[in-house]
Amino acid sequence: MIKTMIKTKVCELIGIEYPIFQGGMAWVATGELAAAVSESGGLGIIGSGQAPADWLRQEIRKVKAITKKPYGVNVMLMSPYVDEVMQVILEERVPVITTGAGNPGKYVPMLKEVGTKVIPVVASVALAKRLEKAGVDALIAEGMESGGHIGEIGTFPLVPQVVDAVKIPVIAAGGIVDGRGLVAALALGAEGVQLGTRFMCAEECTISHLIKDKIIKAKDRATVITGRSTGHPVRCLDNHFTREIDQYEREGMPPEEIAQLGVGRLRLAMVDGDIEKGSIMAGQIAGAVKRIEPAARIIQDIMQSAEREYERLSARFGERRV
Ligand code: TUI
Repeated sequence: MIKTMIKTKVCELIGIEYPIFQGGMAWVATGELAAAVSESGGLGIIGSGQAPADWLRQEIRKVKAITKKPYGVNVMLMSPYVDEVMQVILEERVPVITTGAGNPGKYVPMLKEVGTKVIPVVASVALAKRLEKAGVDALIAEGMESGGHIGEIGTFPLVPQVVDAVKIPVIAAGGIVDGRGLVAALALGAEGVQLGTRFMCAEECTISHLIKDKIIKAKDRATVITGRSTGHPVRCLDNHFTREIDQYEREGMPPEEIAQLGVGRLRLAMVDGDIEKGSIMAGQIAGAVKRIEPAARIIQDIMQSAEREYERLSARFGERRV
């Protein structure tokens, strides 16, 4: 374990050592990955995506068997199984949930009743304010640098605007890969960070090695946004699938048909390793992910490099008198 001075309100709120969340990515963030991250002092989060409730219960049990530390579940609010998934979360007394792709307001009272902390992902100030009123514990402000379903605002403009609009802690997400990103997020007023893409390349992440290789080979301009016409834009690594969708959109294919083309593609990429026909959701920071390594080392590296960057900044600017 490393000694760190970077402890935040989020560490206290949920009882974790380091203010680092692992994004709850569908078909990627299984119990194995979440347990490894939590056991290493961050917050591991199971991505329930559109999986049925039974699958989630099994992944929660895996986490509980590996670690006694806090963990989370991400609920994708567009899932057809969202009500059953919430029921499992209540029954299993999950310590933290994050939500994506919608407004979780109506679920807040029942989750609070059993002591589950609720930390929704927001991509706008308006939803952030509404959810603070609904009683959520913290917020994840996710910029459009992220992989998967995204909003329209970048992390740098979004985070300080959300921080200024609410009193609850804010976690920054989108485009963060190392200690520089953590220090920058703290400078913007965030109390922690969430990383997805880098954790896809954790050893404990069960996705196909072909996807991990593709992320490691990715450069700065490797991602594209597809599906704008459907109202649900998605950032993925550029491949045959994204170029096909692009062409159909340009030809004016109806949005429902475009959306239909995406069904099953995330699983095809992550589980089956089809790097051309699958949808490889990943963030713009993919170009900075360099190696496959254990989750514990990712967390150590982020914390150590954050301390180093903070020292460097203090040495440069800390002594100055005005
Ligand atoms: O949810 C994510 N990332 C995701 S979900 C996903 S599965 C999916 N695939 C295709 C289409 C839609 C979903 C893949 N990646 N991140 C969190 C996130 N939430 N990003 C943006 C939002 C968001 C957007 C609009 C949250 C709320 C919102 O408005 C809801 C409202 O009612 O105002």
